[in-house]
Amino acid sequence: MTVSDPVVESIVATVTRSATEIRQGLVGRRNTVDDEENPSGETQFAADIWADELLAERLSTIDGVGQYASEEQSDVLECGAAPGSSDTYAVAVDPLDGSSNLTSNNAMGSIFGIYADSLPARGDTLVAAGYVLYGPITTMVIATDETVSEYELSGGERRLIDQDVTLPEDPVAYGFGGRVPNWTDTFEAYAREIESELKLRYGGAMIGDVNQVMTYGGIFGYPALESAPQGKLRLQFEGNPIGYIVEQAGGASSDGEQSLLTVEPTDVHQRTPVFVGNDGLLERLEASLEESV
Ligand code: AFP
Repeated sequence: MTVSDPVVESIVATVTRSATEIRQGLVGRRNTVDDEENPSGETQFAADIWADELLAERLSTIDGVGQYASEEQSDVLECGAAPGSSDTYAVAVDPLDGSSNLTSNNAMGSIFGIYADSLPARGDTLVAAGYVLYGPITTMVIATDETVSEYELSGGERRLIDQDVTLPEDPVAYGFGGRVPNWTDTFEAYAREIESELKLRYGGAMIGDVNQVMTYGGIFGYPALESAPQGKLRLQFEGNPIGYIVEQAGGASSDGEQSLLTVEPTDVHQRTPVFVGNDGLLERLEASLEESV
């Protein structure tokens, strides 16, 4: 099933083709790169840099892509007409989400958002977003304004397995990042409620954990921490794309107060608390955090 917008389809097809190579290219690139950090000050693996170079080269040369930005690069790459003009988009990418899982050989992902505005952009200017999950099988989930669909990837091609992905109504799984001693008291109280109701599924790579929520229903979050009031995850590369996907699948997103898609951006690498999942669980979260104000 192709995406109706030809530029978006070209981006999706390029990510599909590249995902097969990224997965194969992880072998031999599990080492950290000495003295290299990403713009968020995090250690980079050789695979981070390689996946980013692969995607930057291919996505920035697509007609209709005006900007490319990545978690691994400080600056936005200007590569065409200004996004927002007709059929010109900005693509924001987390080339290898959860790359620290390379060390333990656990699931990782690639995330991309396609914005109809110049970066940094609000999440509600997204026209499409997707993620690739490097699990036992390589799968991809794509959301557009029309639908959310899931594919199996192999040999550079994608095979449709579900053309109307919706969040299950009855939540089953939860996963919260950070460490309990670093959680705020109000979030900890909420987390204690959730852990008495749902099953813990937390693997250290957002995409693996979000895919559990997309499959079984529940909530994934990386909250504001005492030591990091804006949390860990990046709005442009993680929060907005995943928030858009989950909202398009019938769920909800939040930074603790509002939909992630309405958060005003100030910087390409700004961090934000991130919560996605069933709307009832997020309504309870926002109510709990509001009590603390
Ligand atoms: P890495 O890319 O450094 O592995 O971080 C992954 C991530 O950005 C996101 O994918 C996870 O949800 C979160 O960080 C895990 O963070 P913790 O290691 O603090 O649990």
